[in-house]
Amino acid sequence: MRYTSIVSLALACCQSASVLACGGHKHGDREWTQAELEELERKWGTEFGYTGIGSFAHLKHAKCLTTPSEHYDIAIIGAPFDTAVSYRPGARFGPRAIRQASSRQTSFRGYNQRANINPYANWATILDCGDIPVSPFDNALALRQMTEAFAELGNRAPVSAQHLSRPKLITLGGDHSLALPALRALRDYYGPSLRVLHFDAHLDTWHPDKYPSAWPSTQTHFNHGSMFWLAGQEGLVSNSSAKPNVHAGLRTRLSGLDDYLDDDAQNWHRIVSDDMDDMGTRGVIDRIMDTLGTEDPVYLSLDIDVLDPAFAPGTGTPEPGGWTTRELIRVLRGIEGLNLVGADVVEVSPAYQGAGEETALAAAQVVFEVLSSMVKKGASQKAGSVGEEKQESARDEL
Ligand SMILES: [Mn+2]
Repeated sequence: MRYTSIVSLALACCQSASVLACGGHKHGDREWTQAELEELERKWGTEFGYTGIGSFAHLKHAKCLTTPSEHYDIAIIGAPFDTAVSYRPGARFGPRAIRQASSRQTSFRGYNQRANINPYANWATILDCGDIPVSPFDNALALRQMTEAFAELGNRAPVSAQHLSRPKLITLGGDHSLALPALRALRDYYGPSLRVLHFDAHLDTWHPDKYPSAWPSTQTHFNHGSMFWLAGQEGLVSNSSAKPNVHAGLRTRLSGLDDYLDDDAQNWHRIVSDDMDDMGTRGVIDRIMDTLGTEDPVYLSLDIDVLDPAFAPGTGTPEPGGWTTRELIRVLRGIEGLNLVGADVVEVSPAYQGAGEETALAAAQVVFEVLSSMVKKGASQKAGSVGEEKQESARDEL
């Protein structure tokens, strides 16, 4: 990329200035040797935390949706969509804020000492694929756009076929409704064997009618508190009581206790925020791992409001009494054995965060921990292993 820019700059010079002014320097009209290119890289290839155009963690950036030739093992993709929220809007600015807050993540100092791995300098090709240009005017269209984008990006051949059979996506949100198109895009591949690990203050399995609904409208069903209800209705997630999905960090007010009965009926296991006091991080980790195991494909959906507003005020529906950032990171490290096939970090709404950008920093750290887990798991996983066989059988059923 860098060399291309230099060459095109030189070409632009020759086009705009006189031939004489440009001639003689021979910057743009000769072949560069590999050694010369390496020397340029050595001299100018460095990026400090505060330099560069702002891709996630200074990763190579490509508009993957318009460049089918781009391949990757893990893609960071922004979904700047926030018109399905019930309270504060603003999460459309989340992807940019998370990228900005990831500035101090670099490949040269990316070693995650908790995970004992540098996800940016390992087997995986990780790309920042930019944003999906989601309509802010038409939610039905937005849902279609996100579904098609996730399907397109997820079905591309990976770079490291020896480690995975399809690439993994980590979505920067955006409001939480984007989990529905993300799960729809995984349906053909995993079918109902897919399980969800959901970090959130809120259930998000609410029947759409639990919102004020005197004016019936199917369109209102697509909102950031009902997407897991819709996913259940559409058979996108596990509905076997032997293989429940998991909520972690719950603490919101309810319509009534029947919200929990509805949640039970949708095959969810609940870990509430207060469980952290009673069980500690170790207990929470054990409960998640005992429930989800290390083989079933798991989609991780993390609403940043799982954190207490003291740590993450920049979010759409803050709820006091949440976990600390340190506790969340500890839990994320403890569950690295999960077979994560995709993830999102959502509801980052920078207009409500402090000048220290603590909310977006926490979200960027979550992405780092998820990347570390995916790369670490993939290092020991071969395509065609147990988790992959499950994918084959899910495909056969369809
Ligand atoms: Mn929430």
